Amino acid sequence: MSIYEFAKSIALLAGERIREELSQELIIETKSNPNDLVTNMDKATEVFLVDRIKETYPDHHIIGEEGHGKDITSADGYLWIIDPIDGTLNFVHQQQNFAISIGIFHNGEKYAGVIYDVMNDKLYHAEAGKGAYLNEEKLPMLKNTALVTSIISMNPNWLTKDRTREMYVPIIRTARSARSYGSAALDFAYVALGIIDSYITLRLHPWDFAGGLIIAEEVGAVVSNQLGEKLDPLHSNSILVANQTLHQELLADYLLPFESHLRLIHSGPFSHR
Ligand code: 2AM
Ligand code: CA
Ligand code: CA
Ligand code: CA
Repeated sequence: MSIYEFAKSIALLAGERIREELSQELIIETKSNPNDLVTNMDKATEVFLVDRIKETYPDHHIIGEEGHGKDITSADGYLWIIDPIDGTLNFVHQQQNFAISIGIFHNGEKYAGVIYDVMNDKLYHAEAGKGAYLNEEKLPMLKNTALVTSIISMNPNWLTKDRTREMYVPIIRTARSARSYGSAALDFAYVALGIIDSYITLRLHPWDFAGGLIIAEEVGAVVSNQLGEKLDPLHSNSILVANQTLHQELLADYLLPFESHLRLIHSGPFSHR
């Protein structure tokens, strides 16, 4: 079994475990603030995935949101970047609209991405250079769109904050409409699927975007930070993902006019995980 096939198989197994245990009562704790939640299921799923990877590939490196690999600073060898439950608030409040996200890099180069929409049993996956799939179906390359006919995914919180309102309100005003799904991994998957045209957010951690980056690029999406720069899978970053012409339009007409403001924001919290 290739590493790619193995990654898909453990995402499916981990998802099955979550579905089976959904009726059990959750232990919910807060992290950085009262709305930043983590459950025993987030932690148990990360342990399950890490244990499976370690027993099969003992020399691979693993970074996970819930604590694994905090000291990893190099992308040498095989590096797995895992979000056991992306969309924990959805998981707690809705028991749906959450995903398992896995991105795998080899010596810093993209290798494979897997996003498992657990409750809908939809597995988005891609091996670099070989196209992206939803379950067994190959996804078509993205069609280009203009902002006026595009649907943008953005967390509305960014429109309530003084330092970001000025940048993002014109985008939402011009777009055909906006959506917010509450799972960064699913946002990437939905761009790859072509059901939204862009996902824009000011701060994601590596585990939020590692899988999505690889899948979205396989259908021709452009993935960068909001200054148009390549994403570094070892660090947090801002995100602009869209089909090619929309990415260009958003960058040139809406984001780069705020370049110095964005550079200031990037010089702060993005330097660490
Ligand atoms: P999580 O559920 O794995 O924590 C919700 O808008 C999206 O943003 C989810 O993908 C969520 O991932 C992520 N997210 C939640 N809190 C965040 C934070 N403090 N910084 C960056 N991303 C966050
Ligand atoms: Ca979290
Ligand atoms: Ca996440
Ligand atoms: Ca998570």
